[in-house]
Amino acid sequence: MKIGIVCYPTFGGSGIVATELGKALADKGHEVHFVAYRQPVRLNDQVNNIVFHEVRVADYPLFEYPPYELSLACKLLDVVKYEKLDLLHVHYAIPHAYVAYLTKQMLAEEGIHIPVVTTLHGTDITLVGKSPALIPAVNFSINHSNVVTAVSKHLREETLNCFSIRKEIKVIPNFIDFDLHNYTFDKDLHMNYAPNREKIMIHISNFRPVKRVADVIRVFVNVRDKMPVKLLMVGDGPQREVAEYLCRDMGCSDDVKFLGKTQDVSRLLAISDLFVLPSEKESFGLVALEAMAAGIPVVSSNTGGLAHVNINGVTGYTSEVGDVAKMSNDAISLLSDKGKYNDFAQNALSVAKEYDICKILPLYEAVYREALETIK
Ligand code: GMT
Repeated sequence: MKIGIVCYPTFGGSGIVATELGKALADKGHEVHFVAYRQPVRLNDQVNNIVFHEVRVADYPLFEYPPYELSLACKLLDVVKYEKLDLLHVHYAIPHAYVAYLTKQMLAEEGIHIPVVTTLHGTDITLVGKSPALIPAVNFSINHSNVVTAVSKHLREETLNCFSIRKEIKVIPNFIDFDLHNYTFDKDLHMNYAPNREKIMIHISNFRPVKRVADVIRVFVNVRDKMPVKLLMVGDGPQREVAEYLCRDMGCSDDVKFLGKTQDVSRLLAISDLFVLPSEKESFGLVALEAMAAGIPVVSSNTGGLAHVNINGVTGYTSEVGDVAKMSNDAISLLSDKGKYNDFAQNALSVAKEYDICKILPLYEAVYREALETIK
C-alpha cells in the first residue's frame, strides 16, 4: 500500500508512534510518505520505502497566526495526487483529522477518492478537544474519518463520553519495536551519572503541567533520604524551570541532572533502575512502556490507560494522582529489595513484549484494508 502519515514531529508520544509505525510498515514493503512541518524526531535515518514531505507554512506579515492547516491540506493534496497514495493515516485529531477531511473533499472534486484513518492519542481529546469551542470540529472530523482508532480503551471511553461520536472507535494499543531500541548497558555512561554506584531514577517527558514533574522531584527527595540515588530528568518543556528551582529549594540539585531533549532515550533507560511517571492524565503512557521494554519497573500514577500498561504490584506500582508519599514508599521498597526488584524488572520486560510491534502492525494493516473497503 501507499500510505500517507501525518503527525506532529515533536517530542511527543503521538509523533513517536506515527514514526515507528511508518518505519515498520516501510520495512514490510509498504511505501510510506510522512507529511509534517518538520522531520519527525525519530525519523533520523534513511529507510527504504520512506519519503518525508515538509509542510512549509505560508509566512506573511498579515498572518499573526500562519495558516498551518491550509498549508498541510495543500501539501496533502499534492502528495496524494502525485505519489498516488492509497490512504491517509492522521495522528492526533486536532487539526489533522479535519485537515484530512478538507483534503478528501478537494480530491473528490477531481474524482480521486482516498480514505482517512484517524488515530486519537490523548491530549487531542482529553485536553485540547474538550475546550467547548473545539468540540464541534472534533466531533465533525472524527465522524467523517473512514476509520477511527484510539490507543487505549480508556481513551475510547473518554472520547465516547465527551463527544458525540457516531463512528465505531477501534482500540489499537501502542507498541514497542524492539529492533529500534538498543538497551545495552553502557558502563561509562552509568559511571558518569552514578559514580558511586548510586541507584538511578529517571523521568522522561515534555515537561508540560500534565506530567506533574514537581511530584517527580518530591518523590526523589524522599527516596534520597533513605538511600544513595541520582535522578535523570530527560526532556524539556514549560515546567522545566519550575522543576529546576524546586531542586534548588529542596537542596538536591547536585543529585539531579536535567538532560534536555535527547533522541537516545534507550541508552539512558538502560542505565536506570526506576522510571517515575506521576502524570495527571495519560491515555496510554508510551514512555512507561519504553522503560518496561528496557526492563525497568515503573512507579506511576494510575491515571487513564497508564494503569493498564504499568500493572500495579507486577511491573511496578501505581498510585492516585498526587500521592507523593505512596509513590516514594513504593520506590523505596522496590529499590531496597533486590529479589522483589528483579521480579518486577522481569515482569516489566514480559509485559512490554506483549506490545511488540509484530503483534500490533497487523492490526493497523487490517484497519487500512477496512478503510479502503469504505470507498469501494
Ligand atoms: O503526553 C504527551 O507527552 C504527548 C502526547 C502526544 O499526543 O504526543 O501523548 C499522548 O499520546 C501518547 C502516544 O499515544 C500516549 O502514550 C500518551 O499517554 C498521551 N498523553 C496523554 O494522554 C497526556
